[in-house]
This record gives sequence, structure tokens and C-alpha cells, in this order.
Amino acid sequence: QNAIPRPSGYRVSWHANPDVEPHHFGSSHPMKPWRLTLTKQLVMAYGMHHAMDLYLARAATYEELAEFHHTDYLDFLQQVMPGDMEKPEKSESIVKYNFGDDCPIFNGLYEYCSLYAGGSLDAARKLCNNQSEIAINWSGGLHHAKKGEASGFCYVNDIVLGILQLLRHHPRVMYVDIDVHHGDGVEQAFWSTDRVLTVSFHKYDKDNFFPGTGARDSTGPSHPLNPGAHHALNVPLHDGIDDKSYIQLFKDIVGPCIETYKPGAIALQCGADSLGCDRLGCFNLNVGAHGACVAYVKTFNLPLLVVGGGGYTPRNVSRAWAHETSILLDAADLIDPNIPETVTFRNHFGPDYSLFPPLSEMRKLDNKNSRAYLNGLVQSVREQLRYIRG
Ligand code: TV1
Ligand code: CA
Ligand code: ZN
Repeated sequence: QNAIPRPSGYRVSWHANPDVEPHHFGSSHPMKPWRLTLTKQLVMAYGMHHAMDLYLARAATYEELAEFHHTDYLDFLQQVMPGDMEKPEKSESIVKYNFGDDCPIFNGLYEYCSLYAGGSLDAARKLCNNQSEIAINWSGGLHHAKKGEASGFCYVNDIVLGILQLLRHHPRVMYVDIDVHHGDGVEQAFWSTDRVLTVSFHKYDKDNFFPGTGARDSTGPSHPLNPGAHHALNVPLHDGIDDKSYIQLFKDIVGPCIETYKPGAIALQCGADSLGCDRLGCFNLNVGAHGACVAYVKTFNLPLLVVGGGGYTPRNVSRAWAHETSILLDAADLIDPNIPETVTFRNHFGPDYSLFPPLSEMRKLDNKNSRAYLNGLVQSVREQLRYIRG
């Protein structure tokens, strides 16, 4: 139908199903799928939807989810109902599968899970078929879900499912996670293989910050003959890391990882809870710095699966993901930092109406990451990379 080809040299695709957006974890719960509506409104107000291929992702089937998840867990996820939390005969399973405050049972839970997972599967398949070079699913990125249990607001692990698709075509896939939390579910899924190098940057405090894993010395199975040895890479950080140190650290670590491991594709989790002022986070990043990490990964020109993740201050989540969409489109310098007059829900972006509010100024957190500490991390990562080949 459309005979005029896009001018850009590579294709960017957007994979979403709007039916994820109305799901509700409960009024006091920090996870608000509504942030996806806000993100989409911002992307559309900037006209970015004209520059991408837009796909309506269908729900993942039970069989597709079972590529990673246990069927007993999926069966429970499929049949559990909001009232079951109080039923004694269900309590054993609810405990076993880790439902509760973090992972509540709400109306349409299974539909919600299969829809966000469907987006990442669709995105990964378009990358494999060479129908896209950069495929985005902002509703995905739910990195804590395990094979047989929910965890940390995550029920099914769309990232693992997406990477399993990428592994059908690529011998090695690299995973990069800039959510403020440790990407434990993805790390665990690929713990015993050298075909995925998982890299997570996160706040680490074993006893006081979820999930409590991801220490620097947690690098994979301890037995040297296990192929997964050294293929988990963790970057544990303290409170208050700022733009300049984070970007420098990210480049100093991710650059050598890509150059050493030589992945065929990259999956990038862009959790926006690493921004300053996040309701659950404790870093001090601005939208521009979060985006600089995405821009840096893009410079390697590898097939890129981009997913969302955490992010608990919806106005800032949507700012970051709209800005990152523009970066992936090579259009960041074409968009006005003043939020368009026409955007739906414009009141959420006041009083500044800027895409780049000074988040780091608004809640001053001391940077507890000393230069010496960060240099030590980079040094230790270099040592780990000596065990890795592409
Ligand atoms: C209901 C209502 C649930 C209010 C959960 C913050 C709530 C949290 C709530 C919350 C909250 C967590 C833990 C404690 C495990 C628990 C999407 C037993 C104000 C990817 C998941 C964080 C992060 C889980 C997910 C964490 C992601 N923090 N209010 N719950 N222990 N859980 O600490 O990585 O962003 O906080
Ligand atoms: Ca992380
Ligand atoms: Zn998080």
C-alpha cells in the first residue's frame, strides 16, 4: 500500500497490545500498567509512531509460555481468582508460587501476563526474521519471574522467552539490565549456559534491598567445567549514583563485554526505576543519562530487543521511554524538549512540561559510590572478561 520507503537505514518496530494497560494491581501497589498509556500518548504526541512499524502483539499462547515456565505454575496462574487469596484450600499453592503483596492476584491476571509476554515474543521473532533491527516492547522487561514462581511484580518472564527465540538464530545473546533491581530471573534462567551473557547494574544491599542477589562475586556456577561459569556479570551499586559516573561505568563495562563476547543480538531491559525521584529507586539519574545508556548500546548496530521493566513514577517513566524511543529512531535531536501542547494527560507533566526535568536536583541523594569503588568494579569486570570468549 505504502510505496514510499522510510528514509532511515534500519527498521524500528513497536510491539504492544493496548489491552495490557487497564490491568490494575491494586490502588496502593506501585506497579501501574497505566504508565504504558502515558508513554504511548507521549510517543504519539511527538509523532514518533509515523517512523516505526507498529505491531499489535497477540497474547502468548500457553505453549509459548511453557517454553520456559512449569506447566503446574501456568495452570495455577490461569485458574487463580482474586478471592482465592483468602481460601485455605488455595493457600499452599499461593505460598508455593509466591503470590501475595508484591504479586497480587487481580482480575485478568493471566491475560495481562500473556499479553506482555506476547509483545516480547513478537519483537524477538521480527528480529530473527530480519523484519526489524530494533524491536521495542515497553510492557515487557519483567525480569524477576522464575520458571515456577512469581516474584517482584513479575509473573512470567518475557525476557527469557524473547532471548530463547533469539537463541534459535544467534549462537550468543547478551542481556543488559539497567533497572535499579537485580535481573535475577534472567540470570537464573541462563545460569548454566555460555550462550547468554547476563549483565545487570543494580542497587545491592543483601539484606535491605530487593531481591538481595547480584553481588559482584556472583558470576555463574562455581564449577569451572560448567559452561555457565563466568557468564553472569553483576555490577552492584550504592545509593545516589549520578549521571556522569553511571554513564562512564556503563560504557567501561558494556563496551568491553560486547567486544569480548561478540553477541549476535542484545536484549536491553530499560527499567526506569533507576531514575532520580523514583518511588522505589535510590539512584540519581536524569532522563538524559538513562537514555545515554540506550544510545550507547545502539552504537554497536546489533539486532536489539528493547523492553521496559520497573519505573514507579509514571510521568518520569513515560518521559524516559519516549526519549529512548526517539533515540532508537535516531530522532532525539528532532524532538522538542518542551512537551507538546497537544499531549493527552498533559497535566501530569507540569509544572515544567519538560521531557528532561532536573530529577537529580529534586531529591538530593548523596552519591555513596566513591571513585575508588567504581574503579574497582571496572577492574574486577576486566578480570572476569578474561574467562570469556566470543
Ligand atoms: C502492595 C502495596 C505491594 C504497596 C510493594 C517495594 C507493595 C512494595 C507496596 C515494594 C511497596 C518491593 C520486597 C519484601 C520481598 C519484598 C518490574 C518479603 C512501597 C521489575 C520489585 C520490588 C521490583 C519488590 C520489580 C520489593 C522491578 N519493593 N509498596 N515491594 N520481601 N519487594 O522488598 O525490578 O522493578 O513499596
Ligand atoms: Ca538491573
Ligand atoms: Zn526494578
